[in-house]
Amino acid sequence: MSHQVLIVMGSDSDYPVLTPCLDLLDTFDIQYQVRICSAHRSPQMAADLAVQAESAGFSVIIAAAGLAAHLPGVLAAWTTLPVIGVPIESGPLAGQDALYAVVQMPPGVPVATVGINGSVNAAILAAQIIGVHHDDIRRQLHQYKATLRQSVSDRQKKIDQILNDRQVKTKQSLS
Ligand code: RP5
Repeated sequence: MSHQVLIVMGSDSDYPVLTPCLDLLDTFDIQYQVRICSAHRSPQMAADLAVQAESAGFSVIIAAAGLAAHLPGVLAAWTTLPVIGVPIESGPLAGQDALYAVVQMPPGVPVATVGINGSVNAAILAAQIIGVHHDDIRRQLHQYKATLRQSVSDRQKKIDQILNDRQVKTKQSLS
């Protein structure tokens, strides 16, 4: 299989939000293919992409869209693959419109929704889904969790230092 994750974005204007997702998939050595497709501007292509995704060898679909973001839901309607929806911040409602459109799917057609512009979480969730059947990906996810733990302990050291400096300054000003 040459590609495992199908990434669909409603417009090329969504691309900057998706780059951290691509970076993370690269880090996890997960293959992906990126397609621009709109539920409203190219509805037939959206249906075709979703219908063919499984036989094309994809395990997960990540779909990102802004405004009236029907793309993830439309793809989910046409496939049994898990679809992760990324609401994109765009337009006067700043992504809240997209969030509601993506998350409020009717019973029977779920879309796993991440936060507005949450493309990093979309990549991690995709890796977790693929990792169920791939030990190497699961190992990388364990490593990723270890980096998260390390970053918390680094932040604790930083704040300890700031608090210590503050105490010293307060004592000096009182003496
Ligand atoms: C949505 O409309 C796209 O996903 C994008 O977030 C938004 C604006 O699209 P463009 O007008 O920039 O192509 O369909």
